[in-house]
Amino acid sequence: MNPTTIKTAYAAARDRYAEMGVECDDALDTLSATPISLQCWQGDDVRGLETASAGDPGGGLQVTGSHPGRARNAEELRRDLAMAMALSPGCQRVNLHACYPDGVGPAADRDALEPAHFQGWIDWAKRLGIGLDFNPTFFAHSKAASGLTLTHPDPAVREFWIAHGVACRRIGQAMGRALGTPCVVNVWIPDGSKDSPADRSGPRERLRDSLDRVFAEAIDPAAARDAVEPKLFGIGSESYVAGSYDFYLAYAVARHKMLCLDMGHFHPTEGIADKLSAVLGWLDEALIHVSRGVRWDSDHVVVLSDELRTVAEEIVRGGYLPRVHLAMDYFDASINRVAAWVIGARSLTKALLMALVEPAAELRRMEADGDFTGRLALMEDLKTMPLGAVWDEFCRREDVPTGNLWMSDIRRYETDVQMKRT
Ligand code: RNT
Ligand code: ZN
Repeated sequence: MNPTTIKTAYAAARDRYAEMGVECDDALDTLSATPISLQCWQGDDVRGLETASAGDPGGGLQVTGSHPGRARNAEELRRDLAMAMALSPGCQRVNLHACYPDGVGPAADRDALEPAHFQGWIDWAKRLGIGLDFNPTFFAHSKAASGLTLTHPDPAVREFWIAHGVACRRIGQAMGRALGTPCVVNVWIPDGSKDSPADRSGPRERLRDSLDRVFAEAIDPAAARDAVEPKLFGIGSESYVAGSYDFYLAYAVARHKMLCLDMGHFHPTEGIADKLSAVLGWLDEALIHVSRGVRWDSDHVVVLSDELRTVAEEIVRGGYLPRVHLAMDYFDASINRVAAWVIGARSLTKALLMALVEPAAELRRMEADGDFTGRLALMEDLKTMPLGAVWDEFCRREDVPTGNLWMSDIRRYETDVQMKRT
């Protein structure tokens, strides 16, 4: 797209927003400084880089599709991630799972992982000037074959997974120190029961104790922050999940942890937007797993849905941008995997932009005056404001392709790079 056309359209759009008291340039500056963490596991269908990496991640995670071009090793995964970041405006980080070691020294089992096992990622992130986030991997392992980890009735298995959690926090802290930006270390476990359990309290008591031991060591908040991720149900844990929302909300408040709200982890009509102002009255920070469930927690590629817009609105309206960490969490193997990252990242960025150019002061004034007619009318009229022109200008300023032009880069990359992988 012609840069002059973009600038002219933007100037007109900026005037329209200014008439409502909204400064588009300020919105673009804020957007440019808002990090989005890209999930490494979208690039290889959650297979990981361990020598024994199987294909089926287990833990109830289901990846469907067989689009060619999956990244087969750390180099390919990094190249794909770099491509996705080059096509997405704004500021990205990369979110790693512990099953993606790439470093120096002999391989180690999950309970003995060290920062050195991730040196390849740390060096790469330093070169790119990006931050890393980290997740212990409580699935895709022989000791998680039963689907139980931190709640396992066998103390030896539980010890193994506690040691994994401890190791991962140290790794996260090392990443944060090396890169100068705090690494969010997020704990999600699959533990639950397919059918109605006779004992619901035992696993939860074990989980509480296991977590207390995982978190026993103090970490430097400037280097790493702990998060815990609840879930309603999973494949194979339909009747009971030990780490439910109630469990982790109480745990996070009691232990001062960050709560992770995954958009796919609630009843299908239950959104997370309304939860932000509720939990952030009690917690310092929240992690959002930006995802899209279709009928269930299917982890579809994120699109600019009303649900996503509502979450972005709540983050901006509440002034929560500095207290919310945004991380993508989906995996789709039915389309080009790099495009999947770009579509999700661009959609979330657009949702944030829409929220940032909202005439918040005017809406609040009407609300305070009891003018609910005016509030609803304005909210509807905002939907046809020239947001596209502001978005194009953002892409131009960030030096990424505007409109759908990024897809030509994807098609070229697919032919030249991804299709050559067999
Ligand atoms: C699973 C959780 C979890 C995973 C990733 C791979 O339901 O959402 O966040 O998707 O850790
Ligand atoms: Zn998640």
